[in-house]
Amino acid sequence: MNRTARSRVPSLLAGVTAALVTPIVLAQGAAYEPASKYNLQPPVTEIASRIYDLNTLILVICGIIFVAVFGAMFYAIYAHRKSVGHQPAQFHENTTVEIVWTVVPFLILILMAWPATKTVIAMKDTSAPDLTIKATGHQWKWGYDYLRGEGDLREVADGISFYSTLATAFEERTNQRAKEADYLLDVDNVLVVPVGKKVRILTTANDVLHAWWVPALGVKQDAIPGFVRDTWFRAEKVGVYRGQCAELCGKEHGFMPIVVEVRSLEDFRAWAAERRKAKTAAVPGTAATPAQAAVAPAATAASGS
Ligand SMILES: [Cu+2]
Repeated sequence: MNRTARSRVPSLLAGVTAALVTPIVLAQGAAYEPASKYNLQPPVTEIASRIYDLNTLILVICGIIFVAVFGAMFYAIYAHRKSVGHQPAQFHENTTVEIVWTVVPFLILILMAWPATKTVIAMKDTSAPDLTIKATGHQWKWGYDYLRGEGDLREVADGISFYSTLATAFEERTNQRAKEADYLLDVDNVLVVPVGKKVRILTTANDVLHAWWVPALGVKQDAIPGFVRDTWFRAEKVGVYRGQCAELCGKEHGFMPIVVEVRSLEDFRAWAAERRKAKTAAVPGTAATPAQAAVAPAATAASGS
C-alpha cells in the first residue's frame, strides 16, 4: 500500500461512519422529544401505534430466532466436537424433521404477516375523512391546498393554500451559528390540522418523486408527478410533529421538511377563519396571497445566496 492509498483509508472510514451516523443525528435533531434515539418516535396516531408494536413484535421474534439458532450452533460446535470423539448424527430423509422445519417457519411467517397485513389494510383506508388536504412536492418545498373534499370540516378550510419552505437559517447550515434543536426540521408555514379528526392527505408532485413522511403520525406516502396518491391520519394529541421528504429528489432533498401542527378543533377553526379572511382581503387589492407571500422570501433568499 503506497502512502496516498494509506492516507485515504482513514478519510474513507470517516466518510462511511458519517454516512451511517448522519441519519441518526438528523432524527435526533427533532425537538419532538424522542423517547429513545434507537427506537421509533412515540406514536400519536392509531396507525403509528400499530407500526410501533409491529416493529417491537418482529424485533422480539427475530431476537428469539437469533439466540436459538446461534445458541444451538455454538452448543453443537462445542459439545459435539471431533476432539471429544463425537460421531455425526444421521437423520437423512427423516420425515419428521423435514415437516418440523417447514411448518415452524411457516407458522412464524403467519404470526408476522397477519398483523402486518391488517395494519397495511388500515393504512390504505382513506374513506370518510373529516378534512382533505393536497400536499404537492416541489423541488424543494411542499405546497398545501385545503380542498373542499367531504366530511364535517369540508368548508372550514376550503381554499386555503400555501407553500411550506425550510426556515432553518443559512448560517446554521454553514456552521456560522449554533444549530437549533429542530435543525433542518423547521418551516415558515406549518400544516395546521385538528386533533381527533380524520385528515386525508392527497399526495402528488410537480417535478420529480418526493414522499410525504411524518413518523409520529405513521404516514409515509410517495408523491408522484402526474398521479394522485392518498394517505390519512387521525392525531390523538395536540402538538407539533416533524418529518422530511423521504424520496431522493435532488440536491435539496434534505432541505424540504414537513411540520404538522395539531391543534384543538376550536383553534383549528380560528386559524382557518383567519387564513381565509386574509385571503379574501388580498384578492381585490395588490396584496400578495399567503401562497405568493410564502414564495417571495424564498425566491429572494435563493437569488441572494
Ligand atoms: Cu423531495
